[in-house]
Parts: sequence; C-alpha cells; structure tokens
Amino acid sequence: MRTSIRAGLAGIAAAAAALGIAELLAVFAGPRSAPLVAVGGVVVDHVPAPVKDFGIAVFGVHDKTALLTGTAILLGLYAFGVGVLARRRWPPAVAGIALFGAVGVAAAVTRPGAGVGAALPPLLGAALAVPVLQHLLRLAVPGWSPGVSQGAGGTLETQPATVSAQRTGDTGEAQPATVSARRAGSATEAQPMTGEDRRRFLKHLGIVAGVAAGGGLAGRWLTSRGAVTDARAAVALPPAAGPAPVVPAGAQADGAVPYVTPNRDFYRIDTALITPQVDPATWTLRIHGMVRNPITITWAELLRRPMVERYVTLACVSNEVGGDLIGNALWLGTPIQALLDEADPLPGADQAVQRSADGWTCGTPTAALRDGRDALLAVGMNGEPLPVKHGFPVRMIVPGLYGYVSACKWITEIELTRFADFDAYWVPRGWAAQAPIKTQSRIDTPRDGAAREVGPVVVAGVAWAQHRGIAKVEVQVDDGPWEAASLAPAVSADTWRQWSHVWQASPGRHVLRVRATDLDGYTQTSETADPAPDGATGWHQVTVAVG
Ligand SMILES: Nc1nc2c(c(=O)[nH]1)N[C@H]1C(S)=C(S)[C@@H](COP(=O)(O)O)O[C@H]1N2
Ligand SMILES: [Mo]
Repeated sequence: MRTSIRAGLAGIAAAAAALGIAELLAVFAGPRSAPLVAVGGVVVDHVPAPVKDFGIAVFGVHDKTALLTGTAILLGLYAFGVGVLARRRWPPAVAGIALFGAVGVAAAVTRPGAGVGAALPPLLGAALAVPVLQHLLRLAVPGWSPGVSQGAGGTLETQPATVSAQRTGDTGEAQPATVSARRAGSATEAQPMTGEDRRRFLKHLGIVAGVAAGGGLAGRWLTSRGAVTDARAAVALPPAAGPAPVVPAGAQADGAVPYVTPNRDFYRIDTALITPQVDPATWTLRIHGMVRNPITITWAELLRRPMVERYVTLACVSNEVGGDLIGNALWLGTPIQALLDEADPLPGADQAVQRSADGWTCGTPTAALRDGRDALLAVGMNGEPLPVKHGFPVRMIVPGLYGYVSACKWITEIELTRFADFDAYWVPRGWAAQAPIKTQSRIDTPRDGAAREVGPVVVAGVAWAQHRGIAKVEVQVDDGPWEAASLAPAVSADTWRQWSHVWQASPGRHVLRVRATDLDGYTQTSETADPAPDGATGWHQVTVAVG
C-alpha cells in the first residue's frame, strides 16, 4: 500500500472518530447537533428550489438518505485529502481539521432552537481528530512527526521555520535540531516499512474505526431511547363524535392504487433529517399573534375537544405529473375553526402561520381554516395515533391546499399574522405563498412501457381536485378523440376519485393520456409546468406495446 494511501486512510479514520464521538455527545447536546445531521440540515435549508425539485424527482422519498450519503462521501474525500496533506505538512492539515470543526459548529448552533451547547459535539469531535490523526500517521509513515514533513519523493523536508533557521545560520550549516531531524529521516529512509509495521498500522486503523462506529451506534441507540415510540404506543385515541364517513362500494377501481393509502405506504416529505420526537405529555399548542384571546392548550385538553373523522387526500406540491407524492387517509382530529373562533383573530390577520417543533413553518390563509371546510388539528391517521414520521402527536390537515402551505407536522404553534408580514419556510426558497392543489389525474394501469394483448384493456387510475371535486375524467388513445372514463364514487370532494376505462387495443405502440375536469368546470391544461413555484401541470401519459 502506498504511503499516501495509508496517510489518507488515517485521515478518514480520524474523521470517523470525530463523527463517532460527536454522535455520542449529541445524545446530551441534542440529536440535531451531530455534525452530519447539522450540516445536512443546513444544506436542506439552503438548496434552491430547482435542486430540491431535482432531489425529490431523482430520489423521491429517499432524498434524505441520498443527502446524508452524499455528505458522508464528500467528507470522506476531504478527510482523505487532509491525511495526505498532513503527511507532508502538519500545520495546514490541522487548519483543515479546524475548518471541518468550524463548519460543524456553525451548522449546529444555527439550527432552529439550538443552544450554545450544540457547539460541543462538533468542537470536541474535531479536537479529538487531531491526536488520532497524529497517532495513526506515526504508524502509517515511518519517521513521521508533526514537526518533520515528508516530500513527495519520500525524502524528508524541513518546515519553513527550520529552513529559515538554516538560512540565518552563520556558517550556512543546519541547526542541531534540523540535523537530528535529518538524521531521523535518513534512518527511516534506510528502513522501509516492515510487515510488522504495516500490521500494526492496520490494527490501530481498525481499532479507531471500530471505536468510531461503536460510539456512533451507541449514540444513535441512546438517542432513539429518548424517542416517543412508547409514548405513542400508550396513546388511547378518543372516539369521533359521529360515525366515520362510509367509503362507498365501488370507490375502488380495479388497477388503481388503494382508495385509502395504508400508513406504511403513505408518502413522506419534510425537511427533518432527524424525525422530531415530541412527547404528548409536554406538548402544547399556542395560538397567538393577531388574536384577541391567545390560547395555549395541552394534549389532554386537545383530546377532550370534539373529534371528527374525515377522509382527506393530501398532495405534495413537488409531485410531478404522474408522480406518487399523494395519498388518501382517514384523519381523526378536532376542527381548527372552533379553536380559532375562540382565539378570535383580528381583522387583517389573513395568514395562520403554523410552526413545528423543529422550527419549520407554513402559512395557511386564515379564511381556509374558517370557511367551513374540514380543516383539522389531526391526532389519528387510519385508526392509529399519527405515525411519528407523519407528525405525532399533532398535525394540521386542510383539504384543498398543498402540504407545504397547510399540513404542518409536529405542530406546536399557530401565529396569526399577515401574508405581507411573514414568509413561511418555502416562500423565500422560491415557492408560492398561496398554493391550492391543482386539478390532476394519473394513469395507474397500464404502467408506462407495459405490454398488453390485442383486445379489451383496462385503463385505470386516480383524479383529484380536493375541495372542488372531480366532474369528469377522459382518456385519449394516440391522437384519437377524448373518451369519458367511468368515475368511481368517492367519500367527498376532499378525496381523490378513481376512474377506469376499457380500451379496445389494436396491435402496435400506443400512447394513452388522461385529463380531468373539476366541478368548477376547469379542464386540466395540456401545458406542462414544473412543480415550482405552485404545482406541476400537464397530462399524464403512458406508452403501451400491444401485440
Ligand atoms: N414540520 C413539518 N411539517 C411538514 C413539512 C415539513 O417539512 N416539516 N412538509 C410539508 C409537506 S411539503 C408535505 S407535502 C406534507 C407531507 O406530509 P406527509 O409526510 O405526512 O405525507 O407535510 C408538510 N408538513
Ligand atoms: Mo410537499
């Protein structure tokens, strides 16, 4: 193994040790102060809309894993470079480690709600990396010591300070310190690494990597013990005041996704790299700002309020035409309208800003929360307490509005204000402040690129125009006429509607398209638009080979 590779590996191991110890310290300083998560969080908060779009388009609901993996790979390359550099020149390598620590500290302390304590994990992690790297380099590079650097050819060079000492020497002879360094160097030149040296290096490398991984895993495990899994399991949801709406027979079209999306299949989109762990025992919701009567309510008080159950289809603004960032669930919750009436918003408070436990915000038109629609402070999803990833213990659900302007998970605050006075999280990042869900439709079967036999072929899917309702779905084959599909019944205008159509398929390749018309009389435009700033448009189409 080449010396520079060993030095690079020493760099990676030192960085791993830094991250491992930081992960362990983050158990006390808060899970979001762990450097990877903190830096990843800053990246999430600062990516421009097109990049976020790209991330969601390419990685979908796995965008977080992709981000953390990417961050880890970049950090690995950086650490390798620091190791290689340290072999030749130590002070700039220390500066490189300091920079790594500084980035971690800057990220950790600027996360919403972080205190100065959040600086400790990245700071101590970086501080530990210095002696670890020193130790491993001594083993990786015979003759190496922080004051003596090695040149590219394996020959020893002196530090600049030593060079100047040489120059100022009266006789031009090297100072004794330099001489001894040179001697040590030439001695090691003569003695290349033995097999035993190599084994010793690899052993120490392995120990550092093992301790780093152990620290990291222990940290993660201890953090997860602080999780709310048990608190969630202990929740007994109150019954709804009235019976749940009945899903009409025939709501499900053959070949379309399930009318009710099971929780485990429900898409998940949020900016939280660490899922917020909010204990209902200490949870409160504060309604304040431009209101006559500020209100703070506890979990127990919330559960005593009248509860209703409603099917509502939630959609993400980042959903591409034909995409699957949409799901339909039965939500149990208390109507927010009554609570807002008690808080009594002042005239002009046209925006209700919801804030989550991790600092994320969204802004909903106050009118949409008070116009009689089923806007809920939800505690249940498909008969269970909200899954932690979907906002446990409490989230907002507002029919007809994209999630980023209405569906705050882990909600702890509602501040009444004006759209003119406050921009919620995604608005300065290039997304619209107001975002009703656009009328859309999707073909679920056949899949794009599927093969079918000649004869009758079932085409089926979903269409949605939440809170307006779907009036008509039409299917077009190639450039033929638009034909009406048969519409399945739905619980209400707040959910998607399934549709199906039997197509007499002839041999060859065919393009199938779908478009929906809502009950306002609006038919989906063929014009394509990107998700940003306020939702994609265009017709979904699939190509099918028949023969
Ligand atoms: N706290 C918080 N709530 C949030 C978000 C977020 O990033 N943080 N994302 C919103 C977006 S963009 C959408 S589409 C919905 C998705 O809800 P789900 O993950 O339960 O499907 O949550 C909304 N609520
Ligand atoms: Mo979203």
